[in-house]
Order: sequence, then structure tokens, then C-alpha cells
Amino acid sequence: MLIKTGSNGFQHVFSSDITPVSVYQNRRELMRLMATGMAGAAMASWAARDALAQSVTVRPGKLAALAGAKSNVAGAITMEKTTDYKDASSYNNFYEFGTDKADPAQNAHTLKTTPWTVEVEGLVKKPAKYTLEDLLKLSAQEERVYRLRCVEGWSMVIPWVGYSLSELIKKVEPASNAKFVEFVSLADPKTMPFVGSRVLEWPYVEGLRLDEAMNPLTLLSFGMYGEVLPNQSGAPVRLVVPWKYGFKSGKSLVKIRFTDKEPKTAWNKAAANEYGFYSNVNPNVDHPRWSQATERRIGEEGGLFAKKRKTLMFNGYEAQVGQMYAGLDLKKNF
Ligand SMILES: Nc1nc2c(c(=O)[nH]1)N[C@H]1C(S)=C(S)[C@@H](COP(=O)(O)O)O[C@H]1N2
Ligand SMILES: [Mo]
Repeated sequence: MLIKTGSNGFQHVFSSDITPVSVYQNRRELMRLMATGMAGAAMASWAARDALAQSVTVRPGKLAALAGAKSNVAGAITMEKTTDYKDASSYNNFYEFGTDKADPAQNAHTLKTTPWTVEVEGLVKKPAKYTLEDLLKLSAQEERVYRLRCVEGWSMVIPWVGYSLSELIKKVEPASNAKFVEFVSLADPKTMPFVGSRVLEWPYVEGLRLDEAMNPLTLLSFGMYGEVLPNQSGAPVRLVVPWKYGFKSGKSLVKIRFTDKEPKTAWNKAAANEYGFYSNVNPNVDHPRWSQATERRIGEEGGLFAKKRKTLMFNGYEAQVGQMYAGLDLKKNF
């Protein structure tokens, strides 16, 4: 949901962040919402999305390679209840297909996922173009139940399928001066109706420091719930970086580039004061326009009124990733 005003001409207003609870707890916020007409819109878009969730029945189906064992990567399985498939596949951010949560499920059927290639280039000894088939065969796939926490204040628990990105990185042998990895999503205006819209610069680009990309938790994902990814979730291949806000996990990747400079990422370019390069889930660093202390679990009883839960440092993966940030000021490097 967008209103025109911000630095790039737009102001992002996240319907998920505008709950009736926060509305009546904060009179000023209520007045603002009333003034912009957003209070009703937030409720209406929630109801529409909920109706869509009930109607998601066509699922992409199993892929032989995905019938793998559970992960042996420490921290890759949470005991929390997994989000229902219908919610995970109908409440999405994939701005190439629209900015409302229901848009990707409705519009992403136009995405053409075969044939698909991912180009690995830049500061590596063995640059290569991988077909999706090459990538699927590159390493054994496993299932990992990760939380995904969006910067907007909602979260899900999803059984992703894939393998550690480090498996691919080892194959291409980064050069000694490679310090960062850039992830580029497909930007095809013919099949992605919102590529070209002014909300972000296209293609969607994200990045990690090389050690973050090498961390075993960083997943190159081809599936979820034991099936291939539905288009709206970033088919045929996406990243899942579970200790960072969801936007770091680029979807429908076509290029992985190794560099010596911090990549310019799509959200950082759109609003540098709101979306830093690191974007580690951190309840102690507020987004300039809202708190990050709590989150709403999608699909939980109560819908828009569900009780919020406390957001955990590094989304609960501090034991696995905290040491990578020793000595880094996480308030400055948000
Ligand atoms: N290419 C691309 N990747 C993207 C996005 C996007 O708009 N385009 N949105 C990001 C955001 S903000 C989030 S929260 C997650 C959402 O993933 P999900 O829809 O599978 O929950 O995808 C991320 N990856
Ligand atoms: Mo997000």
C-alpha cells in the first residue's frame, strides 16, 4: 500500500503494521490514519487476503529431489508450529507482482520458471552459468524449518527445502579480494507487471558479506513444505537468510555476483535511513517509523487481532550467527 510523498515519491505504509490495537493505543496514529483514509483500507485488505488464503488449492507438487532428510545444520529446525501452507503462499512480498500481500499469489502465475539459469560471476575463480537442473544436483537437499521475520512486523515459520549457499560458493572458489555477494532477481517486464513501477529500482538486488553468505544457515532454497516453490514464494530458486529481515532473502534469482564493495541494495537505495545493509533482526533497533520489538505470527488465531509476540535478537539465531558481528555497532550498522 503506497501513498505519494516519500523521498522517491512514495511513502510505504504497511497494512500489517496498522493493527486496530496500535490504532486505539496511539491516538495520534489513529488521527493520522483517519486523515489519510488508511484505517479502513488496512482492514479491507486484510479481509480480502484472508478470503484468498481460503481459496489456494492448486499446489506446485513434489519434486523428487526434495524428498530429503531433515537438516543437520545446527539451529536449522525450530519446534514452533509451522505456518499453514495457505497462509505462507498467499501472504507475500514480491513487489515485481504488486505491493499488496495478496498480489503475488494472484499475479505470479505469469512467471516463467523453465528454462532457468543462474549466472555466478565477479570475483571468483570459476564463474559459471548454472541451469536450474545443475543447481538442483549440486548438493543434497534438506528441509529446514526457519522463521521468516519481515521488517513490517509479521513472521511465519516455514519448512524450506534446499542446501547451504556455501556449497555453491565453494564450487566457484571466491577470489581472495571477494568480500561481498550480490543477489540479483529476475526483472522481466513482460511477465512481472510491476517491474518498471517507481516503488523500487529494478532489478531487485540484495547483498551479504561473504562470511554471512558462507554461514551454514544461509539457504539456497528450491522448495517449501516438501514441494517446489510456488511462483509467489520466489520460484524456482531464492535465498532464505533466517536471522535477517525478510527483504534480504531475494526471490527468483538470476545472478550471484562476488564483489569487493558493499552492494547497493534495492531497499537501501529506496530509503537508506530505514533499510540498512545489515538488516539483522534486532528488537532493540526501531525502524524510524515503528517499533521492531514485537511481531505478529501470520495465521495465528485472531487474525489481525492476534496477540503479538516478542521479536528475538537475530530472529532467535544468535547462537549460530552472533559471533559474526562481534565488535560491530549494531545500532549504526542496522
Ligand atoms: N525479488 C524480490 N525478492 C523479495 C521481495 C521482493 O519484493 N522482490 N520481497 C522481500 C521481502 S520484503 C520479504 S518479507 C520476503 C517475503 O518472502 P515470502 O513472501 O516468501 O514470505 O521476500 C523478500 N524477497
Ligand atoms: Mo519484508
